[in-house]
Amino acid sequence: DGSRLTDIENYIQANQKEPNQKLFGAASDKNIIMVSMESLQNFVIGERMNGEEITPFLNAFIKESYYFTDFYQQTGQGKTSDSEFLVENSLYPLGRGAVFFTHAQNTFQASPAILNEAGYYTAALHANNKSFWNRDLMYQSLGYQHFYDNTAYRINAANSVNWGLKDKPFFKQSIAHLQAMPEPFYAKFITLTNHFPFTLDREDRSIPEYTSASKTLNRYFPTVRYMDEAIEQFITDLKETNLYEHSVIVLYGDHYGISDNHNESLEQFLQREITPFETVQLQRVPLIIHIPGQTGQTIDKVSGQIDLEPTILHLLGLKTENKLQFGNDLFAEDKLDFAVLRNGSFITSEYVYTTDTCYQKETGKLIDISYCEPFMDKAKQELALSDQLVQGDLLRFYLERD
Ligand code: GP9
Ligand code: MN
Repeated sequence: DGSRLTDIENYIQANQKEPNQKLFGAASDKNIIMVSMESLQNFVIGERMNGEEITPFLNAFIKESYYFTDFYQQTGQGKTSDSEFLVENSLYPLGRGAVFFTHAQNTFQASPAILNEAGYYTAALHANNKSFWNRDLMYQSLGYQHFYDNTAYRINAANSVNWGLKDKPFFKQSIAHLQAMPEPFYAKFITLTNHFPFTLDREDRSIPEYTSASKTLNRYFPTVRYMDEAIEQFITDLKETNLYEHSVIVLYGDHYGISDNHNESLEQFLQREITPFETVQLQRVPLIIHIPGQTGQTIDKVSGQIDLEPTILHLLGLKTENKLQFGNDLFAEDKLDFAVLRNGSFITSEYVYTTDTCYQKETGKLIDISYCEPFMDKAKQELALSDQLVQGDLLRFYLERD
């Protein structure tokens, strides 16, 4: 295990970039409010469906935030739980199964534990059964102090749809939980309404369904809009409680919502062919970071969910050099344009590699494989080293030393 750990440490040391000096510690006295946006893909942002703006609130919020346009979801079969794993450990989820189930007893260096150590109160809020995705056990390993699960909410037939409590009452009822938390806190909210099969009560539909052969895609737009409105209401309530000025707000999409089974209808909406190149581009999810007192910026650096944790820790002024992490600070001056998807596809500033084929990123044109070759080993190595770390529970040994 010693030598495997050395390989991992060497790789990480060679690939970590210096945090951005201007932003390091820029939010050091603030709370962190994370919002996992269920099944939200980036292709709806700034777009219209039959003339209707799909996400009017997020489109406006982006203008006063840092918004990452080339941010990829890197989840596998563990879906939401994999995204949680990525954004709180800066490690890759596994190629098969859900790490939340298979490795919940591992030792981790997760952000809730790190923040807890740094004086933060840490809580996860999600109105579902606590054992779903094995969260009750995994959250302990990640260092959460409290999990506000479905028992912390008033849930009835009238305020539920699809998988459970609707996002609007979820956020409404969560305000009291937030107000009860000692500050500074790290609070992660997991939304639920915009989940397959995207069912929504008529009274909650502010925009009509789309018209295509895919009922799933048709329903997606009104549920996305519902989530957009739920987040708007949440931000308004945060402003009223004065938590807004004291909190960094991080909104991110957890994974895709529209699978390739709906490609034909999605092609109709996008008005372009969904090639393997497009399939990779469709793995972009929104990442929006609002820092009080800052205007923000739209950033097109290629990045992924794995980069979020170091970014947040650095904003809070916490160093990560003693942490085994594969992501990099999104604001680092020399952050590499690079994201590896869990299936081995990868994206650089110029190229997209998928299904053994190399594409030019700007045009989507197929190009000679030799263009992608320089990055192929790096992509394989990252996934392999991260898998070794998780499968061998190597952080147990790493943290025991010195
Ligand atoms: C369940 C919710 C959805 O609690 O997080 O999980 P998903 O099916 O998207 O992984
Ligand atoms: Mn999900």
